[in-house]
Amino acid sequence: MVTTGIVGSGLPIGVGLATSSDLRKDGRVTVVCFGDGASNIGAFHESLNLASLWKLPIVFVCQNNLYAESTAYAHGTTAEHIADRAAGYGMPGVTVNGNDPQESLDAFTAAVERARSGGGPTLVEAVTYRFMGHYFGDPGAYMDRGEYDKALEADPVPALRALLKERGLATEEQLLAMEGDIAAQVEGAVEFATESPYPGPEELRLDVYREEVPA
Ligand SMILES: Cc1ncc(C[n+]2csc(CCOP(=O)(O)OP(=O)(O)O)c2C)c(N)n1
Ligand SMILES: [Mg+2]
Repeated sequence: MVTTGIVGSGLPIGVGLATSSDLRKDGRVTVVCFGDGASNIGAFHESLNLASLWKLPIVFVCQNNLYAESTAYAHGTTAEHIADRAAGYGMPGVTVNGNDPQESLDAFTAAVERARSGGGPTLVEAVTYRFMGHYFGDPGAYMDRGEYDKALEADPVPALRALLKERGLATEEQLLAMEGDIAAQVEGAVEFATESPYPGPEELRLDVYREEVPA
């Protein structure tokens, strides 16, 4: 629904959305994604606690790409697995190979079903690797080259592409058409954003309170 530049800020927003679903009984499940670095932010811990206490329909998905800006995982995080932290909040925590679509799908399906049936939240940690620098032009001098090259060999995108073709689920032409379609959608969205006027002050408090308050 939303994102902000504040690391970890999506979690409490997700808890708010899940609370809304819980109150309205609309059958929706909120999925909130964040990084390994975000799991060291206070909002992560507050969100997991409240979501578990209220048995909210939410799935916490941590993409553990082993780097937070220029800090390697082991230099910033005490837990061996981020999923281990779920135990402290009385919810299941599962670590999956985030580069494996089937393993990831199985974990997400179980977590969504649990949330939808009133069982409460799950923390899913999908382990992967960061192939790009933190910003464009980041030379990534803090990353071990050997580790990087090895991780690149396990790049899930070409692997999934090969798997889809091998199983006869998609042809190269279909995949190329899909890529072209996605690129066009992204370009269209960028164009729409750059050509749109800036929002006015009247939008400042939109969707903040139940009753709109004029700015
Ligand atoms: C509260 C806050 N602190 C610091 C930053 C600066 N910052 C931007 S991205 C980032 C690292 C985030 O790491 P991670 O959660 O692992 O996400 P990834 O970049 O790997 O997707 C930091 C520290 C920020 N945006 N917000
Ligand atoms: Mg990270």
